[in-house]
Amino acid sequence: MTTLFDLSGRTALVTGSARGIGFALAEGLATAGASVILNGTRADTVAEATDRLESKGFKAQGRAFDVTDEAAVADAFAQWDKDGVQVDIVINNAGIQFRKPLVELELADWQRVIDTNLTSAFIVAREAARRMIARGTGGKVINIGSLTSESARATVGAYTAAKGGIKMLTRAMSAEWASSNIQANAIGPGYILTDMNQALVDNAAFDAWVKSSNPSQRWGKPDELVGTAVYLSSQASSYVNGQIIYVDGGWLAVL
Ligand code: GCO
Repeated sequence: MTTLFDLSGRTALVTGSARGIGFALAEGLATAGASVILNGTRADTVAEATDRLESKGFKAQGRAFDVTDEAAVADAFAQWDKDGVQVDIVINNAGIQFRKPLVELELADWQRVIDTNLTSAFIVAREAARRMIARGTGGKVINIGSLTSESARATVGAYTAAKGGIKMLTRAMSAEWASSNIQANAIGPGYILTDMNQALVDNAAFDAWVKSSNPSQRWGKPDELVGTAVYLSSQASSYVNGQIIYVDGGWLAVL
């Protein structure tokens, strides 16, 4: 059997992983052998999600912190240093959506969306990369983009700006970190069935639009992002840098 995709002995931090895409990715990486660190802002939901993985026999630990809070992120990494936990893989997944036309959007809401979806990836990956570089072990950074890394849609302007930023931040990370054997790449999920998108799923016109504009004619499931995440976390992608891989059922292909 190939060991190319084996993540045994690796530790992966997945931000925003108490549910949705983040939880599916954490479980997927654990299935490939990684020990995973779950994260979210709420200690109770992080603990529940950690229990769910541990009860399936996976190696998991949880830590609640706000990925937009520089000091809280630094504290988490400092604690892992003390505990001898080395983060080899970071998936910057934490994200929020806020739908409002740009002319009605308050600056505070713009800022909140940019901080959570873009700035957090910089804050978390910076802590991880500093340690990967110092250890000389290399590592993996996977940022979660979106179809809006590529194409805009009305009412999600701040999110679109943040996800476009994720694509270029991923390239910036590659420019600086590839020589330290850190591969930074991104995944651009298409329309996926998650809590964040429930309002869109429940909107009959939007649901019909998603199905008709996508050659797969359906929404994606969080599990369908796992293969790409394992690939980008593993030795199999050792010379892949700065890419964003769209897992969208073909949506962008026919745009
Ligand atoms: C939206 C959705 C987004 C998309 C996703 C597509 O409002 O457009 O909330 O979350 O589903 O980012 O890649």
